[in-house]
Amino acid sequence: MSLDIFNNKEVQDLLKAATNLEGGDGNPRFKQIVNRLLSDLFKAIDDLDITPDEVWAGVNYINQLGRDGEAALLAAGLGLEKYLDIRMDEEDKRAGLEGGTPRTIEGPLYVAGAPVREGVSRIDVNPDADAGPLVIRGIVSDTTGAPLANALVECWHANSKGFYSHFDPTGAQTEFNLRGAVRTGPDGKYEFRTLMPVGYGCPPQGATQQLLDALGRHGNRPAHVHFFVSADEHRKLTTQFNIEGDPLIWDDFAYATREALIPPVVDKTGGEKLGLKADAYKEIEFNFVLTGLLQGKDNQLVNRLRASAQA
Ligand code: MBD
Ligand code: FE
Repeated sequence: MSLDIFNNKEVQDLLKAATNLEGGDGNPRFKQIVNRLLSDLFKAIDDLDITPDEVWAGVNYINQLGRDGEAALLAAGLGLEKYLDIRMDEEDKRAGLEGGTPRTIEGPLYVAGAPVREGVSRIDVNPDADAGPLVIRGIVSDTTGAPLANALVECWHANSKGFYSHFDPTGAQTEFNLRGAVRTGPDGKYEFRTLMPVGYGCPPQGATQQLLDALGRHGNRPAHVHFFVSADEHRKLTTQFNIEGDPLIWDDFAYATREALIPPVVDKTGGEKLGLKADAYKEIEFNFVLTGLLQGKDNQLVNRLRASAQA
């Protein structure tokens, strides 16, 4: 039973005071957003009779989430990052921007600074006995199909344990293992020689998994490979593909799977000639189509805190 006090003058005055809504100082946009979010929280407490115990459990949870460094992981798991994609998709639709490779979420595990190679990069640096060789290759083009020279394709993915270098709790990987960047030539081609990834799982003792447990959800992703693709006069694409056949493909805790992002995995031989660790290998051909700028601007560039390292 709600006490229905949200609209009382005392509460509304408190919200205005707490966010300095009527004062001249502070950042107007920031004040507007904090006022709205705080108001929605106050209203939810009133509507749902959220108890003091529940409020303090939530406050303490935020502290734990920060201690674990998992706020961006939780944002992916709660669909917040997917929601931003849904909004950008709708913006594109309304602007008539069509024909590009679909975007999907970046996730929290990119590391800036991978060495840039011309055309081809071998990115498996550390041995991984449980992972077979994988070649990922394709062409970067514009929406007319013309290859884009000088495009930069960045790639990052997990090892056979589902761990990413730089964030690997086992210490098994050096900086930039399974992370790379390739500059396309006039043919628009890129190629990564690497190892087959396995799906990621949230740290079992972390705050994200704790919340997912309470929701009755798992914290796993199907095997996938992330990409940033950029080229002059085009919008930077953030996307991933999934490894076909993974049982979690349509049960991703971060909601990143899209129909057009599940390329076929093809069995090949001749890996020894390519310098791969075995002659039999898997190949995934995946082409990227970049869309043009919108009124001269890349409206899908996202600024967020990202890790970086020196190769
Ligand atoms: C990942 O590898 C990832 O891609 C996302 C979105 C969240 C956690 C781990
Ligand atoms: Fe990932």
